[in-house]
Amino acid sequence: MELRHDWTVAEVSAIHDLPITDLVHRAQTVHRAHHAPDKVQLCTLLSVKTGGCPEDCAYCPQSARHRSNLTAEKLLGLEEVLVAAKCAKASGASRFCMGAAWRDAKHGAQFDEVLAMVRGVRDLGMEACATLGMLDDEQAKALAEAGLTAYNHNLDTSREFYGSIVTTRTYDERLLTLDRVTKAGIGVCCGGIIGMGESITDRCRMLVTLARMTPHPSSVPVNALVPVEGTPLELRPPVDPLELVRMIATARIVMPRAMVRLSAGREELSREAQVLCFLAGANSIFYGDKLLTTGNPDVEADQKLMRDAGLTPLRAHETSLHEHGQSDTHDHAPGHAHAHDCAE
Ligand code: SAM
Ligand code: DTB
Ligand code: SF4
Repeated sequence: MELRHDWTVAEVSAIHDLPITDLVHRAQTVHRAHHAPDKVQLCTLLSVKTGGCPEDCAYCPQSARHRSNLTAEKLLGLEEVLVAAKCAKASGASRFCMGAAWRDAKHGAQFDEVLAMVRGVRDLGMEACATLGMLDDEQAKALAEAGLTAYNHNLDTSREFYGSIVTTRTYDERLLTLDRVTKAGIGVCCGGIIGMGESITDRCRMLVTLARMTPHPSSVPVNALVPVEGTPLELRPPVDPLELVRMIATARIVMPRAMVRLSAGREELSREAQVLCFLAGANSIFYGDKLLTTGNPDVEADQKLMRDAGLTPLRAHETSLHEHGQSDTHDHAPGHAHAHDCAE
């Protein structure tokens, strides 16, 4: 099956609005041509620099412009981050994603510290992802040299709706950082959020922007809004799980090789809704009791879900090879975490 980069909004909307039985069947067909149907990538998040962000993203509890109950913290130390990564590995995660509430990645000592975190995570044999805000070319190159597998930088929504959600940066600035990441040879992790008040057309427009990229993003996180008290979107009604299924299936069909990640909002989903998302082509989840600052299902509940559904975790070197330009097979240093180091 050839990969297309010329999708139109009309075509993508027509797919999105198919009867759900047809939509899921089509997504399954594409999924099985490119991925093992019983494997799920487990990706653990850690907020390495929490809160105090100068941007005004309406969904985000970490913006200093909103009144969420979050205390801003300094960058975590290398040791603390690597202990968390080892614990994530010990509980079955193959990928570790570090998030910083920055408008743009810092220069100097703080950036060097982040590079050391990336190297440390890679040395555990895990995939490393980071989300640090905007990057310049030099920073992208340094992250690539440190072995970063992918950089997360979401478009969040359509260009048309973007201004209703963020006013402190432009859609084009987002795209520029994504270009720099691609040029540096790092995988692009880019997706969005549903449930912010956008239309179905906005969702399809965002998918078209992603699916017109060359190459397609290696990962596409699909988040359902987690409405956080004190943010402008705190009163948004919950996302209908079937809308999440449609978004995931459409992403799978238009970006066949991408890891499609069922991301924020899983706490509100039943086990059956999550299984429907897997049937629709999701093959990755955030795994661990916390996302960045909000909750996520317990590790035990996720392990039981995987067992009951007969799904098994994808190992780091099993992730679709196209995700990483760099050598990705140095699984030589198993991360031995002592049980007492790992949070209950
Ligand atoms: N500051 C960096 C940036 O904006 O790229 C990185 C961190 S930011 C928290 C990463 C992504 O998390 C956002 O782009 C957004 O898609 C998602 N996100 C943040 N808050 C969310 C929420 N309340 N519900 C769902 N997704 C959320
Ligand atoms: C993504 O698309 N979702 C993750 C990850 N990339 C960095 C973050 C979700 C954050 C949800 C709100 C929070 O926990 O602060
Ligand atoms: Fe800052 Fe990122 Fe949150 Fe926007 S999404 S307020 S840039 S941490």
